[in-house]
Amino acid sequence: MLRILGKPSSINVRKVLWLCRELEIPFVNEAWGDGDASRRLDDPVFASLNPNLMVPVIEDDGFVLWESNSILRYLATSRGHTDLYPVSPRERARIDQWIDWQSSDLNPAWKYPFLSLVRGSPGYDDPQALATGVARWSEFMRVLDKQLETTQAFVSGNAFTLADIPIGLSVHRWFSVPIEHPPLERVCAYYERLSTREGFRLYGRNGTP
Ligand SMILES: N[C@@H](CCC(=O)N[C@@H](CS)C(=O)NCC(=O)O)C(=O)O
Repeated sequence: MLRILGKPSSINVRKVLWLCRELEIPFVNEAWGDGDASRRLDDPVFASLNPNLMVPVIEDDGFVLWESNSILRYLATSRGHTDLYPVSPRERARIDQWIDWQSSDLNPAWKYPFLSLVRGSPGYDDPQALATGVARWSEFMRVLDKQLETTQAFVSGNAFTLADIPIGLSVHRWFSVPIEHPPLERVCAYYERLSTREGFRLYGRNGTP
């Protein structure tokens, strides 16, 4: 049975949980990092699996892997789901482009607003830095809106793919944070389109920002 190690409140763990629902992969989820003293990320057992002390980690029949997006690619590929992650170099590259954009550009853009307004983290209380972060985040969401205007459906084209998992969770986070949301019609429609999927309702749009 596939083991998914990581608290289910983590956006990166939720990527993996959602994909498993899409692919109907049976799994057990061990909530490492959820505050329980017996599942601390600096526990030597966990540290031996991921030296970065971060979740998610999977263990699939003895094979251990960390980095959420690598896990998504591995699970889709190892289970033969070329519908979600096609083998054609150009289709695959387009999906990878949006997955990588999410982790390298979009994700860092929301860091300050999220830690400030949702987590209330110490040191994230500078109004100017907050305003800059919110503006940057909105700029990236406009980029996404433009792409969705082109596809009229999902992020990499007219079918749901692996890229919609990190992007969909990011859209949910955007709507969950108490900031001014510029009216992005296609992003709103995309959010509703994803909400018809059980995996997104269970692990994405489930009340957790
Ligand atoms: N690049 C990593 C980032 C993982 C990450 O940042 N995980 C967070 C939770 S979302 C974490 O484990 N933080 C440490 C903690 O919660 O103590 C990935 O995509 O898997």
